[in-house]
Amino acid sequence: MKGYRALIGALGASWLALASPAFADDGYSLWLRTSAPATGQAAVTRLGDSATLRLAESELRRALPAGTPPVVVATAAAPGIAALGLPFVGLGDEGYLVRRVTLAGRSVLLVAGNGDRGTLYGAFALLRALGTGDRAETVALRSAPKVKLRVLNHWDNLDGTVERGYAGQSLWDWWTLPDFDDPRYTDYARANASIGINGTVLNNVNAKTDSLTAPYIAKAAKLAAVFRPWGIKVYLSARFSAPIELGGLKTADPRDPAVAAWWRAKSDEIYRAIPDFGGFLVKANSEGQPGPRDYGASHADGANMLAAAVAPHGGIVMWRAFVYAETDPTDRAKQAYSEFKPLDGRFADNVLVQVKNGAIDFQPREPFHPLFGAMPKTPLMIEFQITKEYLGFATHLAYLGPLFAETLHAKTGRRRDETVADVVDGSAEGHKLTGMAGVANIGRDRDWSGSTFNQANWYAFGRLAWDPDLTSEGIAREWAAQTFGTDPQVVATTTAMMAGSREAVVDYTGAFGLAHLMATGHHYGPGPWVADLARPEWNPTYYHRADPDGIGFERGRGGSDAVDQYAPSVARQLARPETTPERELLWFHHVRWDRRMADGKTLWEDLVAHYDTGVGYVAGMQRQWDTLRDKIDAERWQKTATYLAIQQREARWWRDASLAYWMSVNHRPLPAGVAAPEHDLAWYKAQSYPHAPGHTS
Ligand code: BDP
Repeated sequence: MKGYRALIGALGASWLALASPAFADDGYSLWLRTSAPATGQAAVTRLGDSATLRLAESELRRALPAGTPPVVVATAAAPGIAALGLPFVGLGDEGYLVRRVTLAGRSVLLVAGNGDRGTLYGAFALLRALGTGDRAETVALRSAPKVKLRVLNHWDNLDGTVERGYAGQSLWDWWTLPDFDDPRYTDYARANASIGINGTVLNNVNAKTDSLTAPYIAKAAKLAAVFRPWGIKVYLSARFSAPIELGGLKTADPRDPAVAAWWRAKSDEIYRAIPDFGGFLVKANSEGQPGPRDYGASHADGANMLAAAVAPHGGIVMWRAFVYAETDPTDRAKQAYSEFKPLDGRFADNVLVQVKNGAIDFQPREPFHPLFGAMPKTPLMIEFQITKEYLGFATHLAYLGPLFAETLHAKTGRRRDETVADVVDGSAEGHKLTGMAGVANIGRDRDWSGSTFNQANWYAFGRLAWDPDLTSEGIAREWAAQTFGTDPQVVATTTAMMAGSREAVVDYTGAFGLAHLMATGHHYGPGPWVADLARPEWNPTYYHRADPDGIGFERGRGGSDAVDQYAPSVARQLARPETTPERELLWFHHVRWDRRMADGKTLWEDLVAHYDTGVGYVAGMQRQWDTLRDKIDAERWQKTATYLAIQQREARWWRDASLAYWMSVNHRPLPAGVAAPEHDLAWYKAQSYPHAPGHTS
């Protein structure tokens, strides 16, 4: 025994932590780790019965700390609840309240919604409140989602790969479905329900028609059955040419009655298997996908035809506005607006147009998409990318809360103080059908998202979809406390790391609104020099337009005039470099390298400084994380530390490769005291990663 103690002593506390299973943590429990060992003691009574109410009850039983006052789980209609006169009005089907009330002479903590889904959300909200430091004796909550459809988009392929997925294979094992019910499907639904996500699109927007065949409908039906009690509906991405490929028709023209009939029959078939099927997501006439434009019909014609097929069943269509064409020589950033804005008012009631947060493609920073506010008669669903295709895959720590919030809280300039969030949550125009979509970062890795901190992006998406007005800082604090515990040092340090982490990616990949500078195909690492791809707008050189005199894409009135797609007040501001916010300067303007910036330095000097700031931020995160070594379980601590080291190396790579390239264009020296790139440009150009994860085929 003595020898054993000595051995432990010699190996140190971190070894002990690793060796002790109670302490090891592979991240599987996500933010749902409130269940301390001494649980299962709280008294929970359920009034009424449904699968969802039973889940609310069991979640509370499993995680409420001992000593919590007696809890009652109910819906507003349950006996005794209506008489309490509580403010259920305005909570809708999914809202909840948590209140201390006296029921049958007993003081209890009531968790209740108008419907059982509301009650389930209330149960999770109570656990969240307690997990972030609230006291059960005083907790009082009341909330309803501001956005109706809070949906994950899985870009999962039927062969198990995930397009732009960096957390392993797809969760859906299509091969063993519908027979095998992987317990992970339930855990997935539970995690989503805990943050209010109520829909999931199972398959890639670059869809295969197989998803619409009977065997795959049966597989999807199995998942739908698992998800249903958790309040989650399934949706499918639909390939527009399915009537030809599956139905043997000669055309997929949406105006052809036979095509419409085929989709109606297909929808009926799906609804027979999945009575609460959510509907279709469609990527049409975009990056080679088929669509109504192939037949000279409009996006509205296509969307409305599908909408008519699902309408009798209460389904909806999410029609993506992510369109651009190599045959269109105009600025890519303008094309979606040009195509969709004239269609405002022409979409059926059960269609949402799904618009990416920015006008290009999920870059580390993009100004908000000009369609927000510009289509008042059409519900616009915002689409964010949770998976970090352009922000360092799973290895880089980049908290996306600030990116999501920056877009949502941007002012459209259409009406006084109107924000993108007001457009998305329907309050701007009184739309009832509203939605937010997030491209999932979930895979079969034990920690679901490829890294602990990536889980925060899934979490932040769900929380902002529930309430787009939440702050990213508040969400980070909630997440950190639930993920790592409420130790103030841990919460303060992790949230401080997260706070500037996305800005750091902006800085080390290219500041001031530079975008689309990544390498080809897999999008891993820098490739600002790439100029040889088939479509002009696939090339980084198309976006940065660097030449010996200056850099940036001129979208002002002397250029592509993309600025005039914004409301007049915003357009006026963006039209001139002098009034354009510096962080978006090169997105909107081509300016001279020696342009004077607000801080008195030249653009070139400032750009270089931003690269160094970004790299320095990562080094800072490494130091901050080091201070938590004894406060975080060894497994999650070590993986994060290792990933930060990878990020440090790769941030440096982005910086060095980019500087080497810019210098080859502008022939300017680096400012005094700035480190030269480690290698020459040829070395950076020669790097190749054909097997990077998430590649498209
Ligand atoms: C791009 C991705 C591509 C997607 C596309 C989309 O690189 O894999 O198919 O977005 O959103 O960013 O359709």
